[in-house]
Amino acid sequence: MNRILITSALPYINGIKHLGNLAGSMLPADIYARFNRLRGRDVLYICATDEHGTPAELAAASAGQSVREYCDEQYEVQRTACEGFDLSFDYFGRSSNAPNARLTQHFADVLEDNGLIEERVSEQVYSIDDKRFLPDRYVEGTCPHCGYEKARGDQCDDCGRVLDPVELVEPYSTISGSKNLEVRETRHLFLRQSKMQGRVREWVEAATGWPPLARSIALKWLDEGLQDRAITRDLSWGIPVLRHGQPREGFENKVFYVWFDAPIEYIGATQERAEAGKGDWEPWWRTDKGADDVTYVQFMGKDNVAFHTVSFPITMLGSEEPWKTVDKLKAFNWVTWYGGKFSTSQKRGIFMDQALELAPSDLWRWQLMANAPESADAAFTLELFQANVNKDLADVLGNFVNRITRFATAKFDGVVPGGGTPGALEEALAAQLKERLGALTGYYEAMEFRKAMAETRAIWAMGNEYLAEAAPWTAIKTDVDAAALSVRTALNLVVISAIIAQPVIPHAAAKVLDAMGVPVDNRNWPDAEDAGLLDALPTGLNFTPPDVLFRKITDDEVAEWGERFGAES
Ligand code: B3M
Ligand code: ZN
Repeated sequence: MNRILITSALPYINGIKHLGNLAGSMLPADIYARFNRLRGRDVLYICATDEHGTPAELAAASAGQSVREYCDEQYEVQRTACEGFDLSFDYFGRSSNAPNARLTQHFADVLEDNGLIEERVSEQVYSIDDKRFLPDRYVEGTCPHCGYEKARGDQCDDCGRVLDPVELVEPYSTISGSKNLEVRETRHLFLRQSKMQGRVREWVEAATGWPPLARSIALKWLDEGLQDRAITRDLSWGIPVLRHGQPREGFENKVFYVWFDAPIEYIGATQERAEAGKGDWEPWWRTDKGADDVTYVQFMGKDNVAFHTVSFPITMLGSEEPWKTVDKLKAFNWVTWYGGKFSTSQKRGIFMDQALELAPSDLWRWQLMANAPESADAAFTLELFQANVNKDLADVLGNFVNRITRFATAKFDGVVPGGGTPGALEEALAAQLKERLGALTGYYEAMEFRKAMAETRAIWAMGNEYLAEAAPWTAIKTDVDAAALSVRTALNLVVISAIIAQPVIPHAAAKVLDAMGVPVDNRNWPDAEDAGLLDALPTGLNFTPPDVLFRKITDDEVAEWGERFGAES
């Protein structure tokens, strides 16, 4: 596993994402990328904005902007928020850029050459008042499966089913509200997914690296039987439908469906990066050009799994070209806002840009990953945020670092002291550390984020426990060597605590490592088997206590934010 390609689901361009979106795709992908970089692996983490489809058109219309203008602006907004959260993309592209259009048209061509795409007459909802077809989210109505009254044409947000607009009961136009609709015939390109059923099942069954959530969703879809699906839409914003580079007759006013082109943008963004002179794309994506030894890992929310385990693989496998397909797929459940939905319109929940105005990114990152929605949905509440940040970060890690570095500065002049011989206490500490580090590394490799965070916290806690037992403040009165030994041991533990904190709280970790004078080259992920864990810092090294690492979240803040963001108490 020396080259790792990581992608996280592409955030839609229509508006800034909330904390739940972040927790279920980009944040864990970032943490996994950072972990792997620290392990010395060659990592490429790719993300992009997903800019096509009806959500973009609708949002632009309501903002009174052209879609292009709207997307340009929102791309910057999202990029800035991602930077604020320290998401360490190697490239953050845009699905509306040229490489994606070229690739999408290419895939459509080869799929058609291979008999997997055909033109069919299909029935679409047409609005007589709006004088246009209403694809996807341009129409809403009652879900035929669960009865939810505000189901969108493409998907029901309540039961999660993928829908066809013509299935909606009592449909209405989201442009005008008109119910004066009829079903009309129009031509579309269909991807013949049914022909790929066997091939995809074989591929899914061979995929051993998928955690259970992803695998079960994929198999459920296969069991239900793959349906052929339209991959074009009656829209103007999107990738033009061409055939071998020429306009396709009858498709002049149509574009590819957003879910057809969006995953292709993973490759497209890697090409954008290549065009920006940041490295070749083929060694990551073409198995005939070196990508056969890449491990490809995808991160996403559970609603995106079907598109990544069935639709996108059909595009890649059906091309009969040597594309790199996903090896491991990590899917997440939802983070809820006090058990309910985040909602911009109802002012419920905290969105990425707002979060950064309230508290530093490290605090959110910690909270969201320590409570990652892995085996079930996880409720975000401000009360829990406060409790965890104050306890885990401020009391456990912050307090440990603060206490020992200040004591060592006062009693040993800010120098890592020599003297003393490790005894039973230190041996037990080393053994425990070795075991915990092994476990932590294992959890990260398995992408079990909650467990990785719990283990991280447990290693931080070892520092306070060790200090309580070794009690250098007492020892120093009678035995300076014994005190020196405990101080040195604890300072080493500070460094290890910061090194393992790097993936999740990069700012605080860097602050500690800078203060401790640890060179950047020495910040790599520690090897649990390496016996030297507790003598990493050279005796005589100068350090300075870092400033307060974490401020506590106050009750007043919880109350005020609760009011502002619609918390339920
Ligand atoms: N844009 C859907 C979403 O935000 C989406 C993912 C695309 S991944 C290729 O849920
Ligand atoms: Zn439904």
